[in-house]
Amino acid sequence: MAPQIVIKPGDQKEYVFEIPKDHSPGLNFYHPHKHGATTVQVITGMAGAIIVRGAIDEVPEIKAAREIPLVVQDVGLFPSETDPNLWTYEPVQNAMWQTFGGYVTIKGERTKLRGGFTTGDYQLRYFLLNGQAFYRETHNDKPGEAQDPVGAQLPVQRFQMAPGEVVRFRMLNGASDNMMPIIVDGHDVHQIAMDGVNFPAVRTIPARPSGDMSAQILLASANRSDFLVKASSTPGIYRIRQLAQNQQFLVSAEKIIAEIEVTGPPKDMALPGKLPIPERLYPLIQPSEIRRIRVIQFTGTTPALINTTVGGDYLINNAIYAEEEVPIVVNLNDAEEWHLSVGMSHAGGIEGHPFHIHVNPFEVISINGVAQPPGTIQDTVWVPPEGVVVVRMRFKEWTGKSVFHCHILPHEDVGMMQNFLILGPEKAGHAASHASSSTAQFTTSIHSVESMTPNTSTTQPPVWPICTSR
Ligand SMILES: [Cu+2]
Repeated sequence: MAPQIVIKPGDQKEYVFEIPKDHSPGLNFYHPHKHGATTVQVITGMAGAIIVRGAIDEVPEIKAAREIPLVVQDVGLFPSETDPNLWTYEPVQNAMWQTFGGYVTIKGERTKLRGGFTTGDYQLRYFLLNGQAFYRETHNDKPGEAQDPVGAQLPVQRFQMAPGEVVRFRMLNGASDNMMPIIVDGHDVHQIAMDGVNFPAVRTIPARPSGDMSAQILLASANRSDFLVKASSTPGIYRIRQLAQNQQFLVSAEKIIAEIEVTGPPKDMALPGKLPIPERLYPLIQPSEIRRIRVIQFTGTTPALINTTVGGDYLINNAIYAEEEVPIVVNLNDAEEWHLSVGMSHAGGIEGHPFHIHVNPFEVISINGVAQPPGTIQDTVWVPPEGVVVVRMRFKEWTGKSVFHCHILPHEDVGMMQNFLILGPEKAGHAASHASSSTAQFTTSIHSVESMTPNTSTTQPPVWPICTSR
């Protein structure tokens, strides 16, 4: 199997994306995907949001609402190795930076290296909303003391709304590893979309009474959500907050992301009910259409057995990412059900991971046995430390090699990713009979599939149809 496309420093490459006519209109996320360097590129700013327009934007109540993007990103920094006054993030090695002590271990040895790749924690980190910092994190550098980051709330942006006004917030969790349970103080949240695909009808999530710490919306890294807020008739300041969560290795403290100031003369605006059906994903997959059930488990172990340079193994189904291997082969147009969970092999403690797949999104069927509303279509879903997330997807239109991975970028970079191959109709039977055989046995099919992928040339390895979170 061919390697992935790499654009070397100083090189140029032009990508042309043809948006299919039935592409769901919504909020999307783009960033580079160079294996091993995704984190350093995203955490230093090479990422952003894309809005695709369509039917949802023409719903009268939505069209009338102001649109406010809430793009959350993070910037991770380490002290420079050469300049004591400089904070930087240099891709100089691929190893685990200790969350306490502020040093790097390579193959178990403490080194003098200070910057470089990490498995998710930075000596200094800023969380940004639309490019402006709202929260700062540092790490305690005393070995043996608390590992959790030391947080500081910074001043936040304030959005004004008239009493009764409806605003459409479009939120992207573009942070490299932070799962965010979101609430809007004192307000119902009228959610209309996840991951760029709108629901068939508005879902109203009631305001939380004070002391109720349950999220109105859960956004793992790479998740997007559109939601409407109808401002209270009571003027005042209301906060959009990320609640504290402890589903990851380190506790993520509560953060105020922004404020809504309800002020001025009232404006009684209406909320929509039914929404246009995003036709590409409908009709929804019926259980009778499922051709295969697969079990996908995020696994790993600390200290590492496989990736001793990093110091911890971050795996899927007990395998580290191998660029030229294809552990999963699926057939074009088949519907499959995948059962996602977290394995129990972390010596360092179990944590949740966001599952993300390229090319086609999936419908979230259930989370820990709790059925999700029909039409919950996402391309990223938080897989909690315990339990199972069931998703269903159909491999539509495009063939070729692609990937699924944990969207905690430092986990993905050190191996928590796998290739999968979508085979066209002429090879489909082949895939069914060889799906569990060795790589060598389906080499022939893979070569012919490469010639079917778009943008293949003699000088470049093949380009996969889509390489963004979509
Ligand atoms: Cu992960």
